[in-house]
Amino acid sequence: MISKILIANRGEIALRVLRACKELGIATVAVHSTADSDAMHVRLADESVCIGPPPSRDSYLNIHQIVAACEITGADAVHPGYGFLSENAKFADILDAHGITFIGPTADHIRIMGDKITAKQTAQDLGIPVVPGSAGEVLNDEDALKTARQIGYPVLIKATAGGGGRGMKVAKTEADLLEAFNTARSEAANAFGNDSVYMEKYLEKPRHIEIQVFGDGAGNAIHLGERDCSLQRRHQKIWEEANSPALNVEQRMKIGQICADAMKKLKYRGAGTIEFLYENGEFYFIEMNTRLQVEHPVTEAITGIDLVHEQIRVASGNGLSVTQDGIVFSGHAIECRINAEDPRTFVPSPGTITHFHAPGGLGVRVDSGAYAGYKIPPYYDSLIGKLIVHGRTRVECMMRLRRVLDEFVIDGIKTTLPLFQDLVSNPDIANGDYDIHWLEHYLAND
Ligand code: MV4
Repeated sequence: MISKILIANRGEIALRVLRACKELGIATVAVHSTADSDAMHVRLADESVCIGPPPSRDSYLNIHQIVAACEITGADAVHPGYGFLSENAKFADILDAHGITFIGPTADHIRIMGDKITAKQTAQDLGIPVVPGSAGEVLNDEDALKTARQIGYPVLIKATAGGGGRGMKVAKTEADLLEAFNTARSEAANAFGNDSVYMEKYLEKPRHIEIQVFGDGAGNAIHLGERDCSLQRRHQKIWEEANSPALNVEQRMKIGQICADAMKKLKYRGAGTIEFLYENGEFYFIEMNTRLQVEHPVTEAITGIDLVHEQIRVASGNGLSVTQDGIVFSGHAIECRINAEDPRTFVPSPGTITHFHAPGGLGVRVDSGAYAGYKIPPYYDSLIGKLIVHGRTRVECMMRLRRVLDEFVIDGIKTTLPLFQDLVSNPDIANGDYDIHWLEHYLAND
């Protein structure tokens, strides 16, 4: 049994986890930096502990401070949220050694998926379709040339320790290859302290579609359908939706079943996301995230399942509350990420929110720790809230979103709200006709 959860995060996700704990009757501990004393999650938690100065590495990433906060408060479990320590295998190991439950997968599963070559090999062995590419690391120029000829151009060089788009280089033809290969290697060495790279066929116009999975750690696992996260800029997602406008029910259930079966074989525990590129009707695995994701509420909206409740249940050893047959996909949901940023340049815009009015009504959810008078600190991610809208159909969801965006007021800082007002009226978006490059082209041509 878990009786007290320390939430090792901040912002909207700390609040999200706190709400789930309250609903389950579990006591909560907030941790915060000196910059976050006024944060909503600190106010609403049963207890709070200041764990250090503003820089993340001294506070939200400071493992020793977080373990000490658990010991001081008697927290018997930690929810890491997303980002920060959520995919840090060492953190999971240290909590384990202290007899504190990490609400997430095993440290071994985090490690496997953190190394992108091992992750891809594991996915392939588990029967998941992967992008054609090198068998593991590409070691030298000769190996690179030979592998690229086998795959066929264009090819993409990726860092083994990368992920989320960092450290990738495209080679359109053999003339570009060695420069791309060696640049990728030296950038990987600089960024990750590891120059290992691998190679894949470069898919030119894919969508980014990810499958939500959940395991109980004992060989039972389910999928909760997909999210289409193609609308992104510089690897930051902006708008996510479920279902994907590109899939029909047969495709959804087929790829979902492949993922659930793979998670059963792996004895995966907790929430996970299997990321695919989707092009010409085919899925190609790229990475797996071993955490709850920012965009999880769109899945909650169409399934009615509280994913944080399930995480806590599984971590408590109680197993999942639903079986695959019990999951009913209903309607359509869209999430808009509200960032404290200029809506065109995406330059961060920290400062004080002077007026804040969240929209409401049927099918509307706002996850945010922001309020009138709240001062957004400049030290962290600029996500200040998420707007999630649900409707019976995609058309209804879009109509509702247009109404809801008109109602939302955040004054005193710049936010990405005006961008969504443009997108919700755009014909390509209305038609669901977009790929991973759409948003960057749209922003460039305007
Ligand atoms: C790719 C790709 C095209 N072909 N792999 C970027 C993030 C990282 N998770 C993988 N990424 C990509 N891998 C092959 N073989 C294009 C991307 C990519 C991308 C993927 C998902 C969402 C947005 C993206 C934006 C640019 C590139």
